Amino acid sequence: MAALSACGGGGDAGSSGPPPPPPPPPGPPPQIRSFATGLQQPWGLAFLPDGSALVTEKPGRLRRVSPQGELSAPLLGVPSVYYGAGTQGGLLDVVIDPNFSSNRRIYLSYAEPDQGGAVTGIGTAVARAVLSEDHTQLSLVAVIYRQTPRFNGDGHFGSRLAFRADGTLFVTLGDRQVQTDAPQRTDNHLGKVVRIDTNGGNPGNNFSGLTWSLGHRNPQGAAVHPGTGELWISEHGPLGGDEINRVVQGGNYGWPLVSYGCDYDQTPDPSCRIGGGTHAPSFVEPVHYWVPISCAPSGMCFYTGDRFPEWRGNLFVGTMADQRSLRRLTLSGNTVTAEEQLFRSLDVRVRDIKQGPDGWLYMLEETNGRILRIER
Ligand SMILES: [Ca+2]
Repeated sequence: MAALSACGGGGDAGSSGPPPPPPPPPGPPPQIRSFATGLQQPWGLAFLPDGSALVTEKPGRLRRVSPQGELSAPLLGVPSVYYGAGTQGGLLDVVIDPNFSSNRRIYLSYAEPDQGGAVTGIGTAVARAVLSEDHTQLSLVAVIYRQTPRFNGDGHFGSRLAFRADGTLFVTLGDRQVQTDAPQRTDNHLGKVVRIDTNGGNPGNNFSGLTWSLGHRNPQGAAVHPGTGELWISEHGPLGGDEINRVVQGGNYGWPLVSYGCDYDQTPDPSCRIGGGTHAPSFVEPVHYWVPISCAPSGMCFYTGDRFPEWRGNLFVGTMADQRSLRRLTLSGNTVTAEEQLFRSLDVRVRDIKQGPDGWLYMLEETNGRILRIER
């Protein structure tokens, strides 16, 4: 687990404890450097133990980024994905196995096209594969999880992946814009977080079957808290009401019965909040939410490095709308106490944020197809 930072999707529950109080800023202010260019709609980023990284491109390509920022040719063996102009589908997240150094396994989430037979329609899927020693291809590719039900539709695939400290894998799943109460029921996987083992099986200690939590709308960010080992996610609301949630076993997060957002045909205002807005007592209250305008939160990570001691323990969240930028949330326990917008002047859609093994932060921005490194 040592190679995985909290921002790399791995957990390290119990060993690090609460972060120490931040010392004064030690040096020059953070700045942005263009680290890699030439990507098309990058979506997910995962560092490998050798300091290189894997990056997904939504149209269906997986590339390796060298520690110097050079992009490889697309890797061979990536599963076919459902993708088209304007769709939210495509090749989405990537994580590496906690035991990658010995098994070289990686996991991809994606919108899987109609497979015919018993696997008709489009749906979020997770594939496991082995990365070749020369980083050029995948082998032993196996689909280990498929969201059900599947149907044609371009939206709300969710699809972030995050390993828990026990070696099980969280998969965030959107509601596929179903417009029914399906996210509230356990007979389907729409609007859920599921928790699976690395074969796609039930590891036990879930809420119901593979379901860990319910009542989600479209969670496109996920990170395991380095101190508590709990899963945190970001979630797109309707018109306003985007959320950060601390996802506990069996938690019901309210969608579509309750939201701080409003329906799309309304003028955002507290009076039109779905179900009145307040989640409690029936549902789990979000840790943080954005009103009246959605910021479209994406990938996120908890910072645990040494390069920015003043940021240690902070939660970073990319955003793709409304003053799109990188958001830095200061926490006290499980409570957000402050929010700062970073690099607002860049005006780019930030799709993912990860801490590198060198302690710098790496940001995927899809407006210009770059990986930006936050350094000082
Ligand atoms: Ca909610």
